[in-house]
Amino acid sequence: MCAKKKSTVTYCAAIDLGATSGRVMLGRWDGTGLVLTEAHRFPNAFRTMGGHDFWDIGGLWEQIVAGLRKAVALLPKGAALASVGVDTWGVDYVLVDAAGRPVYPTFAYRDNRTQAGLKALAADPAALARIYAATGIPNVFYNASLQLAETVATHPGVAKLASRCLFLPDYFNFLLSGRMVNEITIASTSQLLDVRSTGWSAAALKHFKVPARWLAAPVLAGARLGPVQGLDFIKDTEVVVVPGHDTACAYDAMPASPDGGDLYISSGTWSLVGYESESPVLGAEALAARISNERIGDGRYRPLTNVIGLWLLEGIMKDFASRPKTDAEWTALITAAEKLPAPAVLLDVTDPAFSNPPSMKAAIDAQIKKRRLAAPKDLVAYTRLICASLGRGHADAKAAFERLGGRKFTRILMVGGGSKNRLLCQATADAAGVPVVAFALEGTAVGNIARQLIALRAVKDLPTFRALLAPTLKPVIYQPRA
Ligand code: LFR
Repeated sequence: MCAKKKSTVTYCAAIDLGATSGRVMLGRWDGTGLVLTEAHRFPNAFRTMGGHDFWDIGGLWEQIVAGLRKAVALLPKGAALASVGVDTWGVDYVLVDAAGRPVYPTFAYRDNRTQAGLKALAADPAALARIYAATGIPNVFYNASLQLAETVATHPGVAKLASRCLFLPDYFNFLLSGRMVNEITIASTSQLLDVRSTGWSAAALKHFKVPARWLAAPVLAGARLGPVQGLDFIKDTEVVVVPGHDTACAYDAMPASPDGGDLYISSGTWSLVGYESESPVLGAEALAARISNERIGDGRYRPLTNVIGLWLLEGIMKDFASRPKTDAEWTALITAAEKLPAPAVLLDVTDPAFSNPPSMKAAIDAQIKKRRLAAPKDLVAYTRLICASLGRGHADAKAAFERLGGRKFTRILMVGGGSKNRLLCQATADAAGVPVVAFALEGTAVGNIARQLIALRAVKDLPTFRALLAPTLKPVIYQPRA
């Protein structure tokens, strides 16, 4: 079942799926430090068919299996894989029948089918306030609540056909173990979980007309689902329920100071700016600041704001043939952008036009034109503008948390792809007025493995893991400039 008692080395595999890339990482833990090896990495993208966007679930499963095979091949002779855990991006799901067969396609969260529901809820302030008070999640186009409501409204027969709603990590846990559970962190991204308990919100289920029987009482991270089934190259490897939401895993990996003075940014396609708390942040002002009260694997809270993130930068690259293709070209682009003067006026990064535009450059130019600003002249200038605007977005989120959550943050800890972007880190420090501590850390995979080690009792708890992790890291610190 788990790591042999005599051995002091534990091996775990993290299946870590992001919206633009996925990976299977092998973790080796010797009781004092974690060594991560990338067994497999692959691009991920939604496919557009008939004007709608869908995930290729079968393709993802194929990559997971290929990755696990490679992870097992990396083990030293005689060593066994103690466990495996899955985390993915939030909100998307598979509707299955009682035997686990998918009965409806899995749309990608950027699909535009939720726009009508989004606008209807936004236009009904009383309902919006009620849903926010019930779930702690603001009205965002990708919410599973809006997606499920649209499905049930357009295909009422699905209510009968499907017997369970498994969010993506839940579905892959099912493929691995044969057991269907709903995990709490991923459940908390749906806008259907009760913000005051660890159960589902009857008010939200009723409002969105989601059948309550589709959802089982959520399990906390650390639950064990039994051995991997059906993969002939794996034996006696336990499927551990880790925080299914990648952002929850990234937050778990933060080498945070126990004094609560650290604000976290997991910087990837999205910038997830937030912190850990015993209580949610609710009320009209929190709703206006788009604070999402998502959950930690143990059921506590992660109030966070979702800032658009590197999606803007990734998007603009597609519009320039001169875009960087290698690490060296990326460094050259960032270095050139750093030399430009700070932009006088910044983009409003909350503009919904940036969520899934056919051309990001056209979407940015449209905002610039509407506000009668000067358009950047080349890719270097767009890069400068985007990073500075994201830095401002991060700082605004910090200010909202300090005002509404009653906290004072003295540092910002940054993990994920953006932590390597000097321009973004510096812009964040400058706008927020506190140092940014950037860790070159695959936060999502590290948190995933940390939770497996805790479930296997190879590590006592999360504070212990963080205390052991911190001294092994070499952060880059960006001091705020006037
Ligand atoms: C990041 C993330 C965010 C979530 C967004 C959509 O990968 O999980 O936390 O808001 O994707 O699911």
